[in-house]
Amino acid sequence: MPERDAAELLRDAERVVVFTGAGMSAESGVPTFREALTGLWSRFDAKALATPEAFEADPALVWGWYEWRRALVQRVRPHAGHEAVAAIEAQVPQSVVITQNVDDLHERAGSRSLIHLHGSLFAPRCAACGSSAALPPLPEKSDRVAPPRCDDCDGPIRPGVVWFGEDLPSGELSAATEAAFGCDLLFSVGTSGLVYPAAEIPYVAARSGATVVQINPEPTTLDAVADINLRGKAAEILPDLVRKAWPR
Ligand code: BV8
Ligand code: ZN
Repeated sequence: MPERDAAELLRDAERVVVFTGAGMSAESGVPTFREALTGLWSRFDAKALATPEAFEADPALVWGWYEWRRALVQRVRPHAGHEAVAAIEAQVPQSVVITQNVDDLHERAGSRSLIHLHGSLFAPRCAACGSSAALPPLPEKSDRVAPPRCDDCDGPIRPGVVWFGEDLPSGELSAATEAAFGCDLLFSVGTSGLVYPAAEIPYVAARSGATVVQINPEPTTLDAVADINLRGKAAEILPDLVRKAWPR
C-alpha cells in the first residue's frame, strides 16, 4: 500500500525535503494558477500579469493584483497539511521546505527551514533602486492601485516576487538545489511541475538517489519522476502520513 510505504520512509528518513506549489495553498482558499482568476482579474492570464513587462505597462493593474492576493492570503489560514509539514520539520531535524508559493502559510503553520524560490507577497521593494519597502495598508477592494513610491529614489514599489523571465534569487536556488541533492526523501506537493528552474528540484533529488513521493489529486509532469504517487489532497494526505509515521 503506497501510503504505508511513504509513512515508513518518512519515519526512517534522515533528511527530508518538502517541495510545494500552489496546490499546497488551495485548501486554505488560495486559488492555484490553473484555476481562473476571479473578479477584475478574470479576463487576464496570471502568466501575463506576473511579468516585468506587465508591471512596466500598467503598474497599477499589477500592483493591485498582488495587493488583492495579499489581502486574500491574510484572510485565510494554514490548513492541517501545512501543520503536518511543520510537524515533519520538528521530527526530522535535517528537513527543508522549498516552496514556489509567495504566500506566508508555511510560516504561519510554524515552518522554520523554509526557502521561497519565487519570493513573497510580504517583501515589496523598489523597482528602481531595490530598497525594501514597508507594506502599505491593504486596499479596501480588489482594483487597480497605483504602487507606492520609494522613500529613497521615488521609484515605483514592486511586489517582492520573481516574475516570468526574471532570474530566481541565486542564494535560494543554490540552497534548494543543495537540499534536494542531499536529501533521502522528497515530497512534491501540489505542483504541476511546469515552471522552471523550480520544477527541476524533484529531479535533482531523484538523480541523487532520493525517493520521490508525489502528493497531488491529478497526474502531473512529475509522475515521471515520482517513485510513489499519492493521488489526493495535501490537507488530507500529509496529516495522515505524519500520524502513520509517528503514531502518538
Ligand atoms: C527564469 C511568483 C531565467 C509570481 C512564479 C520564455 C521567456 C522567459 C522565460 C521562459 C520562457 N519559456 C520558459 C521560460 C522559463 C519560465 C517557465 O518555466 N515558463 C513556463 C510557463 C514554461 N521560467 C521563468 O521565467 C523563471 N525564470 O527562467 O529565469 C530566464 C531569464 C530570462 C529569460 C529566460 C529565462 C521564473 C519563473 C517564476 C515565475 N513566478 N510565481 C506570482 O506568484 O505571481 S511561478 C508561479 O507559477 C508559481 O510560483 C509556481 O511556480 C507556478 C504555478 O505552478 P504550480 O505551483 O505548480 O501551480 P499550478 O496551478 O500549476 O498547479 C497546482 C497543482 O496543485 C495542480 O497539479 C493541481 O492538481 C494541484 N492541486 C490542486 N488542489 C490541490 C492540489 N494538490 C494538493 N492538494 C490540493 N488540495
Ligand atoms: Zn528606490
